[in-house]
Order: sequence, then C-alpha cells, then structure tokens
Amino acid sequence: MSNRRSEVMVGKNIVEKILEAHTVYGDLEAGSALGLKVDQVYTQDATGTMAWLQFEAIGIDRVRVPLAVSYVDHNMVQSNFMNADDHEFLRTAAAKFGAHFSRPGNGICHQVHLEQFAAPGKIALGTDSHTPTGGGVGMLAIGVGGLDAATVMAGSPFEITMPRVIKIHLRGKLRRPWVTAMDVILEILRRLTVKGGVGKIMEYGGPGVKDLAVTERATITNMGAELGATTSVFPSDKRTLFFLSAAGRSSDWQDLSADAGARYADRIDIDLGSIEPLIAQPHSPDRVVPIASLSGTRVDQVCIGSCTNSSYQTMKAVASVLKGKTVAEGVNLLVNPGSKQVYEMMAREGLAADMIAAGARMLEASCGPCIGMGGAPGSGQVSVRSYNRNFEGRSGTKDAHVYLASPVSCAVFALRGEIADPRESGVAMKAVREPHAYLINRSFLIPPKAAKTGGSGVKIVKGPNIREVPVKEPLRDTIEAKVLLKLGDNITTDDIMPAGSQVLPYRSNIPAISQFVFRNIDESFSSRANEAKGKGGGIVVGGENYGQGSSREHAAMAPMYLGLQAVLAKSFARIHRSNLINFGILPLILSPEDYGKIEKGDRLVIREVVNSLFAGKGFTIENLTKGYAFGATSNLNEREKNLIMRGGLLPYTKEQAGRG
Ligand code: MIC
Ligand code: SF4
Repeated sequence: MSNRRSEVMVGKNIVEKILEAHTVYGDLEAGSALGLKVDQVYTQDATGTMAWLQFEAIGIDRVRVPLAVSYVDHNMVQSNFMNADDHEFLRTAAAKFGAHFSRPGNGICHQVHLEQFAAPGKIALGTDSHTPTGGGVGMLAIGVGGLDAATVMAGSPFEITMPRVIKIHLRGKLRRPWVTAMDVILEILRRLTVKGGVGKIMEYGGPGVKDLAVTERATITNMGAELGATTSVFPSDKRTLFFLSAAGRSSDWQDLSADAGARYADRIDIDLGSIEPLIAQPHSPDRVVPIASLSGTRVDQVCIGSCTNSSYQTMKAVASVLKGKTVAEGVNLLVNPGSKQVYEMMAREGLAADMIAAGARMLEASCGPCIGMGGAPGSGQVSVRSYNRNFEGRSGTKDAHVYLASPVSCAVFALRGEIADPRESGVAMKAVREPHAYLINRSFLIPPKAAKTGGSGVKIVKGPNIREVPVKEPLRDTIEAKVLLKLGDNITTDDIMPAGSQVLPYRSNIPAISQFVFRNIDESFSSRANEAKGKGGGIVVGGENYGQGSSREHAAMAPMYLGLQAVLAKSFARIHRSNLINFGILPLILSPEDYGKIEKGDRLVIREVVNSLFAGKGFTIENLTKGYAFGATSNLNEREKNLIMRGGLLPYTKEQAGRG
C-alpha cells in the first residue's frame, strides 16, 4: 500500500506510528480514508445489545478480532425484567461469539478496560464515546457506534477519515494536591470548547507528561471526548511501565513516543504549574471558570466517581478529605467507584469505611447518576459532579443545575455545603501515591471459550423486550419531507435520544424507544414524525456540531424508525455523523444563510439524490412552502456513499458478506 507520509524521511508522531502499523488501505494524509486493522473491540450494555444483535444479523459465528469484551455497567437499575434480560442476552452472546464477559458489578467499561486490557501501541474500538480513556497508556482508543463495532468484529477493517494530529505540549508540574488532572482537561475545554477537537486527534507530549500518572492521563483522554476529538493519546514511558507492572501486565508494555522532528497540524502549550482548580457550569463541559469565582454557591448534591475519575488514587484522595468529618446538612454525597478492583481495595484498606462514616451514599461500581440511572437531583437543585458531562436534563432532572469539578474539589463542596476554593477551604488532604501493586481479581471477567469448541452449544437468551434490528429501505432518489424541528448549535445525543432510568431499558427495543426521540425538547416530536412518515417522512435542521456527545446509535436508529430522511446542519459531530450514515439518514451541510431561512413546518424536496451524491457537486433543495431553492453538500467518502445508497451499513455488510 502506498503511504506518502512514510516515504518522506521525517520524524513520526505517536498517532502516525500506531496507525501505520495497523493500515490495511489508504494513507495518513489528513482527510484521506484510512482502513485499519483493529486489535480490541469492547461494548457496554446500553449500546451492546444492539451491537451484538447486529453481529448476529451479519451471520458470522465467532468474533474475528484478537480481543472482544462485553461489559455491563450502564443499565443496572433493574426496576423490572428488562435490564436483567439484556444482561443475560449479553452473557450468552459473549459465550456464543467468543468475547470476554464482564459481569454486572465488575465496573465501568473504561476503567476496567484500562486495568485489564489497554496496552500501548494497540488500536481499540469501544461502543461508547469515552473509549479514549485507553489513550492514558498510549493506546489509540476510539468511540464508535454499535454497528461499526459489529462489522469490525465480523472481520471488516475500521475506516476513518484521517484526522489532523494536534500536539498538546505539557510542561511544569501540577500544584498538588488541589489541582488535578480533571483541572487540566477542564482548562483545555475552556480554551478549545466542545467543538475544538472535531476532526482531530490530541497527542500529548512535552516534559510535563512525566508529572502525570497513567490514571491521571486517562482522566484527560477520557474527557477529551468532550472536545469532540476522535481520540487523545499519551506517550508510553516509565510511568506507563510502572502502572502496567502494578496491574500485573508489564509484558504489555512498549516504549512509545514521538520522534524528534515529528510534525503536527497545530500545537497547544500548557504550563501545568499555572492551572488552578476549575469548574464547568451548567449545561456544557466547556463553560469553565475558576472555582474561586463561584465561591459561596449552595450545593445540594455531590457525585464522585464515573469513568472519568475512578482510580484507586482518586478515591484514596477523596477518602482522606472526608475522613473524620461529616457531609454538610442538606447535601447528598453519592460515590460510584469505577471498578470492583478499586472498590475492593477501598473496602480492604478502610477507605470505603471513611466515606461511609462521613455520610457518603456508596453506590455500586457502575455509571449510575452520570447517565441518570438513579441519583437524580431534586427540582432546581445544584449538583456538582466529578463526571464528564453536564448536559441539560442528563441527570434525570430537567431543571437541575449540574456543575463538573475534580473529585477532591467535590469532596470539599460536600463538606462545606457550598462551592469553595479547595486551597482556601482549610480542609486537609494527604498526598496519595500510586500503588506498587493493584489487587487483581478477575473473578467477574469470564473469558471466552476455546476457539476450537467455540460457542456452538450455547443458546442465546433473548427476553421479550429484545426486538429485531430495524433496517431502512435503500436511499430514495427524491426526498420530499417536512422540517419537523429546527435546532441551534451543539445539540447533543442526549437531546436527540434521552437516557435515564425510564428510557434506557428500551435500548433493545427500537419501536418502544423511538417514542422518546427529542422528548425533552419537543414532547410531540415522535407523534408528529409518525404522522409525517406516511407523507414522505421528516427532516431535522441543526446548527454547528450536531450530535455531539455519546456514541449511542439509537440517536440515529430511532429517528430512522420514525421516518427521518435527512438532517441538514451547519456541521456534525464525528460519531453521530457516522451513525446517521450507518442507518441510511443523509447528513447534509448547509450554509449559515440558508440555515437562517428555513423554518419548522417547511416542506422541502431534494431531487436526483443518488446522482447528486455520486457526482459530488452538491444537492439542490427546493423549499416548497416558501418557494425558493438552495444548495447543500455532503462530504461522504466512496464507502459511505455506497452504504447509504443501500439503506445503511447492515444491508451493505450483509451484501458484501454474501459476495465474499
Ligand atoms: C454517555 O456517557 O453518554 C454514555 C451513556 O456512556 C454513552 C453511551 C450510551 O449512550 O450508551 C456514550 O458516551 O457513548
Ligand atoms: Fe458511564 Fe458516564 Fe462514563 Fe458514559 S460518561 S461511560 S455514562 S460513567
């Protein structure tokens, strides 16, 4: 395969090194389509039921990647049979198809994966947007939709449009203990915003890297998802070796750093020593200000944990803040440790006891309040969380005010009952060091059966709420449809397809979950979409960065089920754009002027859709209601054009498999 970049004798960055070692086709020029061989794929239960149903629908009897893991961490409330049925489906599907199964209670996928499997130099895909957590050990870990994961597990290469690689150059040292890795990523979000990373991979480097432990690096790469970045990655160095040795996996280590003279599309400089304790205000992770500027704000709820801040060291630091004190009256403190391993260490060393004595409500090792699975704040309450997202309504309470801050800052707020600069709070904290050995207990990680015997004798168990994957008809040549909704910038997938304890149980049942599409923005959306379905279907109009946030393909699949034909937006977030294409919905880009003219209720017609798609000259759209025409473009590559033509990735993959 030709690789223009490698033919020129220049130093390589880490991203190029990893990608080059995995290239199946294409080249590393930014903007080119690149096919990659993937080492690891993991799923979580909220996206995983669909991913495994799709894998089953492709018709392959065993995964064709070196490592596949199916985690259960999101849908843990089990208020009826549905969640538990999904867990049983996932357990039996993993046994049948050759994946590890991480039992409910084992922890949040990203934290467990970091502890057990993430390795420098590898490429991993995960059906969750925070998969980049693995970048903390020097792995290129990318969040994708379930169908992309299913096709890769079935043996297809993973195709990406080569992103631009940005260097984040770190120098200096964090002013510990009150300034943490969480403050670093909040500072980057403050500077770059939630769309600052779209089309980019963030590669960390510089002398400041060695100041950060792997778990701190993982906090930064985890929340790099909020920049909209494809992924983020750190070098693999002595601290990586220390972490992997403590995790019992020193043989997974390799040295990985950028060559001298490596080139980057851009560079951002950060002096770790100048960062102060920061906080993101409602309702976006980039609304970041110094904590000091909000001092005195009353706090009703504090949540500590999630995949962003779940390491043993983090929990130990929090325990040392809480030890011997009592959570303020009127504050609810909830703690969800990231993994069983962390939780067991906390229990054995008395850290959990210190938290309980202080009044913390200890939750299980799962996503919990982060995704509105319990722990919703009261009406209009202020909740400060060490999590990664504070989108409106995501907590389960529409009018809650959710802030994001570091775990130790959160612990101080819980004691004080208000936001306070932790450095001036008078609260003491012990310095925490990385352990030389983690307590390794793999009892909740069921390995796949040997390839020889395979899963042939295993029966996959599907409860009554688990429904077939819906498939769209091939792309229409004339799309005439009504604008059902016109939205602003940065619409999240939580806006499109809400989560929370009411909705998540329907993740395996698209007809049922489709009733909740856009529910928090427009209660009548699904009924209006159903009505429009018989009359050509619907169109949604969005602003910049449409579909930011989660990887949930339900935000494309359920609208597709409701008859959505196209989304017209000023720009799209990466994973959601792929999900739209995978489910046959046309993502079209329109200019700010044309965006300004369209109104909800307008009837639009796009003629010669197929021709326009392949000719690459753009689409002409007529606004029948207002009587004018305008242009829109699609930036689909050849593969994407072909698969959207057939109605999406599932029909396309089946057709390819039939041919092969
Ligand atoms: C999230 O944090 O929004 C989730 C829930 O983990 C999602 C996945 C999902 O919707 O199931 C994500 O980040 O991709
Ligand atoms: Fe779970 Fe929250 Fe992490 Fe998503 S962001 S994987 S819901 S802990």
